[in-house]
Amino acid sequence: MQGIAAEQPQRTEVREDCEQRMTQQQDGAVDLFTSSDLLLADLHLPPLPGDGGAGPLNLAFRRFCDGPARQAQRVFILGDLFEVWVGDDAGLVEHAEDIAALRRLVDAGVEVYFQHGNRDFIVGHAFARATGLRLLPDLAVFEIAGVPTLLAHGDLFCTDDVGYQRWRRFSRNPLAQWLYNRLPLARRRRIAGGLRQDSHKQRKAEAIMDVNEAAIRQAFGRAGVRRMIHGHTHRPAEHRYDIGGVAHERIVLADWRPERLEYLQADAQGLRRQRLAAA
Ligand SMILES: [Mn+2]
Repeated sequence: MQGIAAEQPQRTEVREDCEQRMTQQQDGAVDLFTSSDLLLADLHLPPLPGDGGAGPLNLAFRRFCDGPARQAQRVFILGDLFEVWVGDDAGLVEHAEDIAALRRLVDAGVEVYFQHGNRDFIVGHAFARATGLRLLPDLAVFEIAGVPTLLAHGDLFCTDDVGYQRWRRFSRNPLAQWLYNRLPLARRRRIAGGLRQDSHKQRKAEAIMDVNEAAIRQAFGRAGVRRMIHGHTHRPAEHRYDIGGVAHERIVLADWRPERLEYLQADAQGLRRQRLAAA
């Protein structure tokens, strides 16, 4: 309820901002409806016991929420915010401080959106209520820097990993999730731990899977867009495609490391990679 009180003055500010922009627009200075957005993915924040301790990535994320994110109108977290998520019940406790930082950001009037990653695919509505952010479907189109843009975590495009895609379909099944959420916490942790070990073993054997180019072209076609932004592969890059004579663009977000706390800023000037200053 605190959130509603905090949101109202923000709406007025946004309106004033738009009016101001309209005035500027008449001078041809500013693109009218381009908002300032920040996009990030693959922070892989580790869960920590509720003793007030925190790792460098957790602390960096809180600095991000209390710092540069406050200047944005929208923040898009494209999955794998958390290294592991065994359920909202445990996650809300283990990540209480990370969640409080998100809540402060939302209460300050910033719209925050979240897509599920392959690590935190079980994030649910209790997390959304606690933070005030909005859960997005796996594929979502938003106008980013004035361009309709497909947003995704990215694991859906790694279709060469047939075993993973099979697991993905099963694990995203609402009935499977309903059953999992009813298991005792210790059992859920064992299952999650086993899955992570499997994926580590697999990665050593096959090297990290990248996206499948046919899946990318198909996703562009289905979404009807010429730009997409995703994470997951930990291979930050800008890829350009010529599809039927039309230029398309795929931007891969960087995963977070203590020495590279990177996010994408999108506004009237376009897109650029930014780094959070070290503490
Ligand atoms: Mn991922």
